[in-house]
Amino acid sequence: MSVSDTLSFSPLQVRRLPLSQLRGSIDASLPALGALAYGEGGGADWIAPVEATPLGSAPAMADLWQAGAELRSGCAGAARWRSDGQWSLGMIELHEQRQGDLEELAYQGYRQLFDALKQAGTPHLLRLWNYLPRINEDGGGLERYRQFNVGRQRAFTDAGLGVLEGAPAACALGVHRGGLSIRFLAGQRAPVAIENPRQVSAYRYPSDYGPRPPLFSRAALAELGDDQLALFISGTASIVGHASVHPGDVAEQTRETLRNLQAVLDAAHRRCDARYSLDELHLVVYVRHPAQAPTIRDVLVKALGPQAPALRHAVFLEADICRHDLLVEIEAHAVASGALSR
Ligand code: 3EB
Repeated sequence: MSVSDTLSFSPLQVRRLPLSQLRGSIDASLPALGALAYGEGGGADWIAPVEATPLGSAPAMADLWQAGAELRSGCAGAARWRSDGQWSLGMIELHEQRQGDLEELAYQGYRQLFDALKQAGTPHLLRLWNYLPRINEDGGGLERYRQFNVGRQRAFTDAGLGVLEGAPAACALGVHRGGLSIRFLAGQRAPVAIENPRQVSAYRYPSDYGPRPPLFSRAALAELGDDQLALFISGTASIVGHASVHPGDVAEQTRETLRNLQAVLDAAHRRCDARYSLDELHLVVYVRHPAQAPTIRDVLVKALGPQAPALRHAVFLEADICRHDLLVEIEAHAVASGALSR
């Protein structure tokens, strides 16, 4: 039986819209599971700000997630969640008591996050968004991103989650405001993890990149109900094999990132009959140096076409990438008709 055959099943929906229209779009028949607001706080407890400055002239945007009408909410420690029983969206923000305990903070954050998933009754992570202050700084002998990876892996292991196959789609960016902020989307069923054949799986990165590897898959496919299939693409950068390529060349890094995104789409297409296209994805483009945003946009326009829906909806944000030699990272999601291959 497919999930869409279940009468009580509520399909998950996602829409990208200007932040100013967010509250007006909610009605009682379809309340908000939550929203990610890019660049600003939203002023409501179900709107999670992504504390990064939007680049370019577009208005601040948000991704609004909606599901069933009967919402419950709760909190586990600092983790807050809202759920319709099928899907949940949650957020957590933690502040360091003292410099250098980001490993412990990541560990505590993820423990609380896993508690929240239990409370909500949605055990399977579909997508994680990680935002870390001062991501590339030294945390006392270890780069802070690497500290984060150590704490994250400890919490995954404690939760009994395999640290290899089946990790959720994710991103991890450096932000200049706020504390350690994690946003999470979860559901009743494990998604299908997708890897990129051009890249070593992140959870198999050699220890050159830190004592514990990052835990994420390159993408995740999830059935949303009503014959809709979501593709969540993790933060994608100019990495081939496990190495960063094109140091110092933001245009070429952007082209390499597009090659990786296309490779992820091709890999996803081998696992489902839905069809996704690069020029129709909902993109978030993270830019290390704001002055390079126009160059990145030019490469995207040349590759996707000036009329590409992806470019009309794309969000550009100032953020630090988790490796100091990376200048750009792109994450994406898309929903299309279709089903997983059986
Ligand atoms: C990379 O491919 C770039 O630590 O959760 C991308 C997506 C990256 C997720 C994470 C890191 C993460 O390794 C960095």
